[in-house]
Amino acid sequence: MQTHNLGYPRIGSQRELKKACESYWAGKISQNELLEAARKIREQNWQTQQTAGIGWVPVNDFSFYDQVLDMSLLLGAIPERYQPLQEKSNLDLYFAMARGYQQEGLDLKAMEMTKWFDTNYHYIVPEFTKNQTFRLFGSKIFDEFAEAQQLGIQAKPVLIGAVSYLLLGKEKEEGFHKLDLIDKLLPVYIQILQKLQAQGATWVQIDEPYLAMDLTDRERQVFSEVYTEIRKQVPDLKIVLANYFDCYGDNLTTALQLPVDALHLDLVRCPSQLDDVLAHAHLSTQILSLGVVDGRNIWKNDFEQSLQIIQKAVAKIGKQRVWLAPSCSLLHSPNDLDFEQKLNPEIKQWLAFAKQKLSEVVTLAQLANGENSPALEKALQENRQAHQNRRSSPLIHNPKVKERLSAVQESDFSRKSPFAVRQRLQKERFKLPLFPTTTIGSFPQTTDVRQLRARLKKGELTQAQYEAEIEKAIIEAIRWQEEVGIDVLVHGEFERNDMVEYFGELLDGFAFTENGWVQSYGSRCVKPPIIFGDVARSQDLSVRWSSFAQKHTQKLMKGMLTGPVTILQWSFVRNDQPRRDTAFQIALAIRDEVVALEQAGIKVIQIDEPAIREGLPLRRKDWADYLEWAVKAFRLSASGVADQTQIHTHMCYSEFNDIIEHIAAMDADVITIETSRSEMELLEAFVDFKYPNEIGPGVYDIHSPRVPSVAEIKHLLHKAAEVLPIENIWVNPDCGLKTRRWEETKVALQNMVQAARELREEVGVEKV
Ligand code: 39S
Ligand code: ZN
Repeated sequence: MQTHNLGYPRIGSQRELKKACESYWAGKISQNELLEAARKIREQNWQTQQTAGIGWVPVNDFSFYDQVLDMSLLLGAIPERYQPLQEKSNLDLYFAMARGYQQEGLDLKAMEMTKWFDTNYHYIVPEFTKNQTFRLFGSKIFDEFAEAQQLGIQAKPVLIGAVSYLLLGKEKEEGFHKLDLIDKLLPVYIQILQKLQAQGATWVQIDEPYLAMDLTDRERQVFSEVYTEIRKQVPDLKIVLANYFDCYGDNLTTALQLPVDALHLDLVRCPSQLDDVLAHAHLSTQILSLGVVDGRNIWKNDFEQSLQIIQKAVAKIGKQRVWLAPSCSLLHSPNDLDFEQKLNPEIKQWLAFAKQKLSEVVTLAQLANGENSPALEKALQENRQAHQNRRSSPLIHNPKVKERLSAVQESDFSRKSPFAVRQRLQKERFKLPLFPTTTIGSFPQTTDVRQLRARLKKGELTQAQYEAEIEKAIIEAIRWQEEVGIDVLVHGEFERNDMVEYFGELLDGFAFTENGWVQSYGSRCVKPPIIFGDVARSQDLSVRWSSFAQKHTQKLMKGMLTGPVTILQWSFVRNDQPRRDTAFQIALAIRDEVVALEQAGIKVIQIDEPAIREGLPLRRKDWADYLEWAVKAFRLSASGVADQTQIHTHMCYSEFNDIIEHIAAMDADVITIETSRSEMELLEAFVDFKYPNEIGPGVYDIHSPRVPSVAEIKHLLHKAAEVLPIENIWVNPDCGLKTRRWEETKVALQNMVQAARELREEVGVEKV
């Protein structure tokens, strides 16, 4: 039985790639130094996998920024606007596409970024035009394959398949469908595969994650045609087709009939598909790659359970036709559990990070091959014990939490009065002007602020010294907001490392890591906390900082919390109870914090839910169930307060058209959303639906350092005022400002406040 891996984390075990890229962008190191840092990471990753005993090791899973952008470069799909950068190195062109380019009199916008399926990873969206052409342009995949060969690695180049690549992209003009481009794209793919074969590749891995999505008949047809043509043109190169994150479902027949040599199954997300596949296995001679080790979560594999699955497949099709693998690329796992020195050892024994997952795959293959050794016997025994321990550990189960959850009543999911009543009470209480201004919550997380936390950790600062510095930063931010004239202030979140990790560190039932970094986009990483047990709030989460801030201003200070769905979505979650139950436990903890903030005199409280959209299941048939509990979880967290207390929520990636009624059902008094990049187009959903509550459509894009002018902001506000009742409109940036610098933040917010003032004058009334 063979083993292989689908992809390995590429940021380096100590985030070497992040540091090297950021140094290169800052002009502190040369391109050669960056290339060398990258080469070292690849070499180390390959050796780690080879040493672990993985059969086919992925190559070209490395990326300087994003694997979809790598494909765009490889295929020569470079948008017109980057033409002036022709003379630059490919790497500089690539970074310009990823991050924009503002130098030498040029102002080139970055390509759009969006979520990779239902993960917290972001990819760069390919841009297509009607006359789009493709050509073999980049050489990364060939260079890295050669590099791996030289090191004696049994290398398997990885690339995103032609159909998924097109479906991941976006038409930038009218008059064509992206799939129409397949005829122009396919010849380049064939060229790439032929070239890899000529270089000596035996196996390639082609990722077609869209096979886990709802497809039309036409799309399925294109899949068949593409792989038939590839087989015809490249007959001898062996292809493992990879799909992950959900079932093949109604695409299974198509997949089984594709002329590829191996088909990968995500048996973690979709264990039930094995039976379906085996029932049809006589139709094909494909090897089945069983993705039994969870690539998306950090729990140790249950060997006994996996062996049962593997043996079922072997009994039906024989060992020769079975491969073992993680369920998906390990990109979504932290690097190496061995670096965690502070984790509770009892919890640590339940976990496996990327490096440990490799060993799991290999051990499972050995066990399934019937190999016998004291070491294997011991591994099996240890695995069994860890699972027994986890099932019965008192760390996990908190009877009080379970009791409270089962006592939740229907009325706990609703505010006392309907929105219309609340709105009147709140308007009377707050006396805000029309077009009230606010920000989304975070202010620049400068190196200085991060250094404070780093020094606290190293013991160079005491807790008291640290807190005094944070207080200073908060007071400065308050004074500045007052001067500029913002109406509803925020404290700036300087005390938070991350909007999810921060809460994870304070809630019961969560563990956090020292080095469990996972790439989020480009060089930016997150350290998702681990939810291992029943969640409870046994200490203050934010009251200390919010009430400190409120004491230092006469203006309204907004309390800032992360919502239950987002905390769930951006953490590693329990796999021993339904996500819904965990979401409700978090919701109750947040509810207590919301009530505590109210009691401490905070009158406006924002509960962020940026991840509610990305939590949507990949298949539409599963949406209703998810939305039902996700909306309820939010409502449970928000409904403990009086009518006069104003609840805000914030969402990014606001593609709301298809779920707008559920967004409305969250019943937040105010929602702030991302709309600036699409010139308020995203508001359409809110207008068509007649969204009843107040809305702050983001009036400028915070993802770029560009400062918007007063005129630009007014233009967007006019657009919003055309379609929304003016007494419902708030004025705010489209997301938190933590990744920005103070220089641009200050000017941008001054312009924003000025725009709101001018609009008030135009309307001619100061108060509603
Ligand atoms: N998911 C989560 N969890 N959180 C989010 O905010 C988002 N937003 C979207 C969607 N998904 C999310 C993605 N956007 C960063 C920014 C935006 C993101 C995602 C991540 C980001 O800036 N990450 C930071 C980074 O990659 C890490 C943030 C962090 O945890 O640099 N910082 C720690 C802190 O502030 C410090 C980490 C650190 O590197 O305490 N410290 C240095 C060290 O230990 C020392 C400080 C220094 O010199 O900078 O070496
Ligand atoms: Zn946002």
